[in-house]
Amino acid sequence: MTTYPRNPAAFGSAVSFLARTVAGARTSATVWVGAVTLSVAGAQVGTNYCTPAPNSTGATASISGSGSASVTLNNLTLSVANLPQNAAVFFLCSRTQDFNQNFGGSAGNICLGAPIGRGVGGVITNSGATGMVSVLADLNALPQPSGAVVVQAGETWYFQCWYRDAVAGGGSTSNFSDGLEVLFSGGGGGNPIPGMVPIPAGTFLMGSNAAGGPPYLGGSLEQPVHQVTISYPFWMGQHEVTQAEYQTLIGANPSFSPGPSRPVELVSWHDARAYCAALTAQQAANLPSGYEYRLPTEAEWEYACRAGTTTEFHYGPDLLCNQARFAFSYHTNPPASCVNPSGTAPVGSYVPNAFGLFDMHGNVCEWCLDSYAPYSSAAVTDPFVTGGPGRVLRGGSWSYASYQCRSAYRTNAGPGLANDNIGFRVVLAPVLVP
Ligand SMILES: [Ca+2]
Repeated sequence: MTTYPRNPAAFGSAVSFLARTVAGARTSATVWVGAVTLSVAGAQVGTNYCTPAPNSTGATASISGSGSASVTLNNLTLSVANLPQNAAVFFLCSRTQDFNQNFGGSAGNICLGAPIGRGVGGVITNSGATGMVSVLADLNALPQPSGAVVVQAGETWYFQCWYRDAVAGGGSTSNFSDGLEVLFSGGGGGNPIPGMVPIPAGTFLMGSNAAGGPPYLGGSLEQPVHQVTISYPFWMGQHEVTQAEYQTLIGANPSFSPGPSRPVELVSWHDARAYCAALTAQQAANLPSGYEYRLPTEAEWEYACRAGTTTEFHYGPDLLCNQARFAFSYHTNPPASCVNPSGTAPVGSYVPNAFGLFDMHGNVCEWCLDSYAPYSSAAVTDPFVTGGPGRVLRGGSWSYASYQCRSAYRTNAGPGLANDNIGFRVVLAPVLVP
């Protein structure tokens, strides 16, 4: 982590994340942004936050920031200097500033404007010596759909530190740092096309130990369960690729179940890869460095499907007929066919998972980039299998039973197969060559 010298001027911290500052009276910090999520606590704390004043150290607390322009380290570290010991600290943020707010009787100071978010990085305490405390606000590592705010490229945000000076006056004496202006820029980083959901890096248990009998009909293909780390953030299409999208980019629609908002099917693995290549070419000027549009790896797919869950479905232990487009549920009593029109449903017809991904269970099976291979027990990072004859298919389809739609269920087919229950979705992720 790089920290920068404090700057005594409010909103004047001389920080540049891309060796770039914004012209004007105040310099600013610039952070690369693709589609980051800034975690903001639900409660707003009011508008009267301004007027940094000297605290018991004799100095004014000063906020600064550092960050990275890399897509794999898309973060913002906020630091504040000159804090008294034992100060409890909140970092506040806002899209606006208000020069006219009053606090403590002083007018004309730079403040955060409403609404103000509280809790970037959570509350931390300067339990050490008087001086610097900092918090890493990894904007990509905090996918909290409830209360989260998506930062858009080109937006300017303002950050300020609020703290209590226990030395000076006990817990009720509050004070503020100066402010930091941060421009979240798309410069050099690129941005995903609409409909791509940010997926943070992380570790999960891949596979399933579900027993062989109903309702799960688990099997050895899903075992052994093993630890997998995805070391980079990426984006995944919230929907399976639709027929409208395929028609627009490729100029054809091979689907058996016609409808512009239904997923494209009757596409081979080769067709799916050609779509991804065309999308990458179309978006060439807008790609994060080292990233491309491609099919997900099998590990990326299961990690994204689970979205932190460990149950057989991202919904929980059961899959009911009103939760996905599939054909037969083992989770009704007695097990029964689902009453659906033939074929696929329009994408997004059912509840998404915690990442905001729709139809990870059912609708169309989804091609993955990997060749199929048995699992091993070793923990692995960024697994990607090449060379085998079959390509992995995940998620089950409109014609499958519930057990075949489980998060860990695997099947595969030759890359030339086109079938009316097979489609795909894309990821924007590091380049891989199958
Ligand atoms: Ca699906």
